[in-house]
Amino acid sequence: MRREANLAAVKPYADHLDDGLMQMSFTLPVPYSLAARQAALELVAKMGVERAEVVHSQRLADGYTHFVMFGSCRHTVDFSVLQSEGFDLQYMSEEEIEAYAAEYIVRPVVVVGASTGTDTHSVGIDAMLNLKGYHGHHGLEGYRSFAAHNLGSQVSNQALIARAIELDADAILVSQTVTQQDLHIHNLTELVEMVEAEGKRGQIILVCGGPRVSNELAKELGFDAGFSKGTLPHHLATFLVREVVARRQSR
Ligand code: B12
Repeated sequence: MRREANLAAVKPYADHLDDGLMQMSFTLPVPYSLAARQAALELVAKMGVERAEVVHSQRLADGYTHFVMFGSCRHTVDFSVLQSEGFDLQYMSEEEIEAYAAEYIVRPVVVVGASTGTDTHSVGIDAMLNLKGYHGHHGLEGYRSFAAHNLGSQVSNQALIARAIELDADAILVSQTVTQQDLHIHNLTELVEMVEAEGKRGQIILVCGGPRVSNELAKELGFDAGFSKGTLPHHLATFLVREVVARRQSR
């Protein structure tokens, strides 16, 4: 008979429930050696991994060793609490979004998006906005309820904001992929400051996304929401139509 997981004390699963088995990889800034291997084992033991093994280790460059580790995690998390803390947001489907927008918004929601600063990665913002979309889901260009403007990549915050003001946009969408030297933090912070300086922060919904962006980080930087890996266009669209309606109701 299938055992039910204890949602108050969840840990990784591989062979059987609660075995805690997991795999992880990282690089240590030490030369490829037996000492490096021991350092990796001691490090994962400190993380609470029991019966750890080095599955793979490899010299990356002078003074750097990459590891793949395997072992059993001793820690658990209480998933039952998380379910009751607002993490159970249900995304609407494309059809539901169209119907919701037709009933409560009526006019198209205007969005302007770009990958900003020196960041040349455009795949993320294209996935959200272009008709072709992502993983079989239309981007916002394919929705009747949105008027989507994709400015592409390497767009300055100034140009993005100017276009949003010109179009009287409901939302500015920013994609950031390069995070070296916290470049994304700098770009995102600057955008918020510039929108505030234009006196438009109350009117324009600010959304950012990227592989190392989280909703928490986005909010910390002054955005209304942040989306990370695995986002589908209808996740973003659900947030936007609900936010437009919520703002209208609170006016
Ligand atoms: C393709 C690619 C490129 C292409 C980009 C082509 C293009 N037109 O975009 C090219 C070859 C040009 C390129 C260049 C560079 N790249 Co590159 N690139 C990649 C690669 C292989 C894939 C990125 C990608 O397309 N992912 C697929 C998309 C769909 O995923 P995503 O961006 O995460 O988007 C999803 C979510 O994050 C979210 N999302 C993203 N944006 C937004 C926005 C909003 C509003 C919302 C709601 C959601 C959202 O939704 C999307 C769908 O789910 C990654 C490595 C990898 N495997 O991830 C490296 C990677 C991103 N590149 C990297 C680097 C370093 C560079 C260069 C700096 C390299 C160099 N030294 O020249 C240059 C960039 C120069 C510059 N000025 O920016 C690093 C970034 C490291 C870091 N964290 O800073 C990576 C991680 C590679 C690595 N491991 O080192 N790259």
